[in-house]
Amino acid sequence: MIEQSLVLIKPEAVSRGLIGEIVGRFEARQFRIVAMKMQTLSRDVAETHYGEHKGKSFFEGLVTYIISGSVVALVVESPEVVSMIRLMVGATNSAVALPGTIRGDLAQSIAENVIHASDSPESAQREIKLFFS
Ligand code: 3AN
Repeated sequence: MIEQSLVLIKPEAVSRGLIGEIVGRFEARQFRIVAMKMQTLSRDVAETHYGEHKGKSFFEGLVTYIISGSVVALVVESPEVVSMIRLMVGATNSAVALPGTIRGDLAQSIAENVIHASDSPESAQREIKLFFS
């Protein structure tokens, strides 16, 4: 079934010049990029996006980090794209992300881990509305 996923290329990946590397991996996989926007998130949007982590020790740092610079939001479309992109992204903690995954190849920490990708088709639709409204 055709699905969409919301992807965020996080601030340190944008400042390290990794936009092309990351988008290129999706294009090489023949996913369709149907929207792409560079933006600096407001605190409100960041807190809504990471709402499930409110109350956790890393929440404040996470929000401060994600609004600290430009991010690139993408809508990527393909059959089964949500689970395929999650596999390409790799584990949250870059220390255990497998080589060959985006985080396993490019990320240096758990907090600054290069990329966000939707964890379900339902989250994707909610996140696409949040970042492209
Ligand atoms: P994922 O992005 O792999 O789906 P989530 O949804 O569990 O991971 O966490 C959202 C974001 O919160 C992560 N991408 C990471 O930036 C940050 N994060 C998660 N766990 C930690 C942690 N233990 N310490 C610092 N930051 C964390």
